[in-house]
Amino acid sequence: MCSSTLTGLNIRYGELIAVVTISADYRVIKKGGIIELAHFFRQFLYPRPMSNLITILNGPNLNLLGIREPELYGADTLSKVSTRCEQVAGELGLRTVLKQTNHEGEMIDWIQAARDDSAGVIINPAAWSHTSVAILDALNTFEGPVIEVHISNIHAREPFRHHSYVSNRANGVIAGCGVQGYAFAVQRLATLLS
Ligand code: CA2
Repeated sequence: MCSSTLTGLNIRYGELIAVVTISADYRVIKKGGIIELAHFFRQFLYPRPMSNLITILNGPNLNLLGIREPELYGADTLSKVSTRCEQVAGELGLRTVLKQTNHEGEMIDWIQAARDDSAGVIINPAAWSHTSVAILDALNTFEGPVIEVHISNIHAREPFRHHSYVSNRANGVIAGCGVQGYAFAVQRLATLLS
């Protein structure tokens, strides 16, 4: 590898180490190399404190929870679910933030944001469970545990609800336990994070 070709590029850590080892142009490498290596080793010297935040994400139409179709999804609102999760999490030394969106891109942005501030993710992707490779791809970039929640038992419903793309990534799946499934998911994350 020629160092002059690499000068000015955004060199990633792995590439930089390879360049330092094999390059002949010592001056150029040293300039960029020391800065990048210091940045690389800083994560070991000053590791970021482990977050105790759990992000709870909800997909399309779940804003209607407790307002429409109570026979299928129960009478509790998302606000009530949020309060219950905060309570359960607090007893386990964790914090929660609950969000809902009807927009797939916004959901993907929130999953990506969770990479920076959350130890774990709980997600009810709603209808996107059965359709969205994009949400699966986003979840695959999140390093912590992920629990998928469905209020209803998707396996006892129409065949198109039996498959979930998100389950391919989830560390656990809870379905058919009503909104209590969210509290179960918080408890499971506490176990996985301990
Ligand atoms: O059982 C679940 O939690 C679901 O994720 C709910 C989704 C459905 O598409 C999934 O197959 C299973 C539907 C969410 C719609 O939420 C509503 C809530 C109240 C009233 C109307 C819709």
